[in-house]
Amino acid sequence: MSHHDERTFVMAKPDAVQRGLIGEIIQRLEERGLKLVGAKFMQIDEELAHEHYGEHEGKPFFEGLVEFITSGPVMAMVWEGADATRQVRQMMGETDPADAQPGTIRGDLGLDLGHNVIHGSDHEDEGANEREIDLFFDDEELVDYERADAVWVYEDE
Ligand code: IDP
Repeated sequence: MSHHDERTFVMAKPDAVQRGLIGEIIQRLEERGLKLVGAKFMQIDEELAHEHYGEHEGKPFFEGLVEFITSGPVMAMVWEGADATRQVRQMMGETDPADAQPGTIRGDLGLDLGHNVIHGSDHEDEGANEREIDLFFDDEELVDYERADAVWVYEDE
């Protein structure tokens, strides 16, 4: 894989779906030049919620988090591009939308820590992107293709 091919897991959370923000989130990532390589509109069950958020098990907010993430459909996605995991995290902003800078997805679209619109793999957690992609997607659900504008997004493409 070239260095433009890092993949990261992104999810429009139930609040984003209910508020009609799927398109807004996809648009921001698309316009940045990131490439959508997988997408699944789905309902997360208890088991998947516990696996996905396993690191938070035992914390006071864990049960509420599981309840929220299973409360309605989500849009699970895989996005690809140079430094994709860290770049998406920067676009998301701080975990608490109250601390997220304007211009970020959470800073523009959210107000509450428990309803913070979007999930993206943690770039500081080595391999989190691949683990989360594997948890939500089978290999054959991810698509290999070139975006027509890649030569304009990347100088060395
Ligand atoms: P992240 O989503 O920015 O990676 P994490 O620390 O991994 O942040 O937390 C996962 C999710 O758990 C957050 O996105 C948020 O929805 C929820 N969460 C984290 N901390 C709290 C809290 O203190 N109270 C309520 N919900 C929280």
